[in-house]
Amino acid sequence: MSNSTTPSNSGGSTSGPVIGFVLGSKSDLPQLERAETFLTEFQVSYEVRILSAHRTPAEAHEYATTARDRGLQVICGMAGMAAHLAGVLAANTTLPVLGIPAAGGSLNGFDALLSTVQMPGGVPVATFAIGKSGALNAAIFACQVMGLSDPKMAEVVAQFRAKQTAAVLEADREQNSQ
Ligand code: RP5
Repeated sequence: MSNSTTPSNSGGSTSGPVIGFVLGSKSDLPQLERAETFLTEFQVSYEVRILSAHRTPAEAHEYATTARDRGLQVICGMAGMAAHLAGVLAANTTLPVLGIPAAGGSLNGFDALLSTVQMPGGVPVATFAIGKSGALNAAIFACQVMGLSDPKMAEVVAQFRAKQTAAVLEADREQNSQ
């Protein structure tokens, strides 16, 4: 499944997606919503794939090993329960891999958090908060990483921050004008 946006201000050297989201299951998709809203609004090109470390191990391997040559710059792996996905992706690429523990299961994401964050030394996975907030922060962080070498990506983050600040101050004004 490809959900690439129009990369009019993409930081990538190609016209394809620069961020790749890999979800362990279709059931994880709703947790990507805030990240997709952010990326779409700021026209950052991305793709979304459903690939599992244990249900489709060959395809997950293929995805990670070919990611750099396909123009991806950051991979975000989201999975729940015994979440191996981000670690498996990281093991098969030297691109930065951001891990997003999916909420759900009997432990509501705490299992996925520990599974994702507790990578043994040598193969890092930068791990974010459980669920929607983690997915949004991973998307923003991916832009920050790309912003180190691409001023347009740095500008995306600056604009998002300014808009977010304005929204909070507007809420404060509304709250205190009643
Ligand atoms: C993980 O198992 C997925 O990432 C999902 O969070 C969880 C449950 O998957 P489903 O049984 O809903 O497909 O691999």
